Amino acid sequence: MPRNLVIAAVVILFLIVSVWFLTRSDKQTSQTPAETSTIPESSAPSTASDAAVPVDKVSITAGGFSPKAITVKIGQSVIFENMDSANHIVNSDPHPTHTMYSFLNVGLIKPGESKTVMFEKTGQYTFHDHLNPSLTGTVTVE
Ligand SMILES: [Cu+2]
Repeated sequence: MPRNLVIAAVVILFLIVSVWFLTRSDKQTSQTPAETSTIPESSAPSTASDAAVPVDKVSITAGGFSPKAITVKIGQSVIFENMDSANHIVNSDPHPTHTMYSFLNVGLIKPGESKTVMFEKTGQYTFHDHLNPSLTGTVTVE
């Protein structure tokens, strides 16, 4: 019998303490957001500006692709823009069959024009200018 009383007393005490603790922590959490919210706001703009400039454009000139290698996130699109005064044909490796990544067979891009390719799977995608096969580039998708 005394054992049961001790257990009951411990349980009741535990309940009282936990209720007191919960109501106490509720008051604390309702006070802290006002203090902590000022800290994330000051650090947020720096991370936002880093992510705001993704390199998702590949320029094509007589000298080749620029940048030659870029890394993008899954689902991101890459714009291939012809900045040259001559035609360029962007195709998947290997030259001349272009069978590795059919979605990357962009084809003819006239001077001043651009074409967009969306990358939906992770991997390394190599391509070249079909008119100048020595001009190559790589898109890495993470
Ligand atoms: Cu080719």
